[in-house]
Amino acid sequence: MNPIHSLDVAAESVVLAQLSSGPCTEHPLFVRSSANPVLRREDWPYPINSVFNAGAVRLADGDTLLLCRVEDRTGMSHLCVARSTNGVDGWRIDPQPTLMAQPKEYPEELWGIEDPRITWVPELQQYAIAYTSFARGGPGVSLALTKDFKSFERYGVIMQPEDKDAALLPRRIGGLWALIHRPMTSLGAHMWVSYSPDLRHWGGHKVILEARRGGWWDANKIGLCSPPIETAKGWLAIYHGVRQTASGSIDRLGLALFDLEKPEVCLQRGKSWIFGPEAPYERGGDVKDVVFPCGQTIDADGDTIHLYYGAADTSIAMATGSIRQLLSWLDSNLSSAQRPSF
Ligand code: BMA
Repeated sequence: MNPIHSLDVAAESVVLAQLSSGPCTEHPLFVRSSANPVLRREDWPYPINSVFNAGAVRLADGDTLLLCRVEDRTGMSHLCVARSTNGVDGWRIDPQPTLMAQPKEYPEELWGIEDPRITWVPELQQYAIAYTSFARGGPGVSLALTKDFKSFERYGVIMQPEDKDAALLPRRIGGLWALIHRPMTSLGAHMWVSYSPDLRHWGGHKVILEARRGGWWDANKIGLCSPPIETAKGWLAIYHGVRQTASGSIDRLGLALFDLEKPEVCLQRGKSWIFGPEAPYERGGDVKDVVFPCGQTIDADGDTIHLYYGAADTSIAMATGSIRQLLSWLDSNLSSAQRPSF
């Protein structure tokens, strides 16, 4: 038996013991808002099917802005802004779609645009939005910049299909911009980082986190959720793992930490998931058993994190946690399998 595997087996029994004593349910790392779901289709000023998977930022005036994926009644998605003073209720929703697919100019958007991740980029004094553009070739990654969420500068496709689950890191690393994304390759559905001098030309592609295999909660398919958070210990990433079961799949969330100056180096990976579909609005909907965060806001204390997630591809929910606690949970729930466990 290889040493990595035997370490995992030993650690696994500890995790099982912890799980049976219930730390995930008794002391959850993320606590759901009692107002959940915070945004539903009934809230929308125009007819839609569903609203989910929103990018999130805290604006300079303190408002929370969500750039929501809205699926209309053709089945295709566009993006729409909702603003709130407290990030929970009193949402002011743009009366019309904020960012629509433009398939004439951008054929890669033929079947809509989805799942935005927003990064404030101090050097550019703009927000960078990495989103999924969907067309005949499958999902790809597109990029747009904005100052105000009213006008947008589109960069078009920056990662060709099949690719999704992308977010830009907020600063250059070694002089280059860095994008985390999830291409589908013959190697599988793993997370990668790529680098660019100008946000248009990308290279230096490297796998940063592999989906595990077999019985793992994150077997076969993983992807970045909200944009990674810069902490003193590294880039803290919340990622989703998709577990196939006899009655469909379950999307859950896990944690990984990457080197600040070399994000392709995974420093820590959590062993178990930290958040999964449990509430009725997560368990049932257009796609059952899905929690899918594309954004978060962080309070002025630098610690309190509000995670905004699509619930069952139907509504938007919010849960609150502490970055310090996420990091200390990682310390004590480490997988020895930062490297692939197969
Ligand atoms: C992923 C993406 C998300 C979606 C999730 C669950 O692959 O397509 O947009 O929320 O599946 O259906």
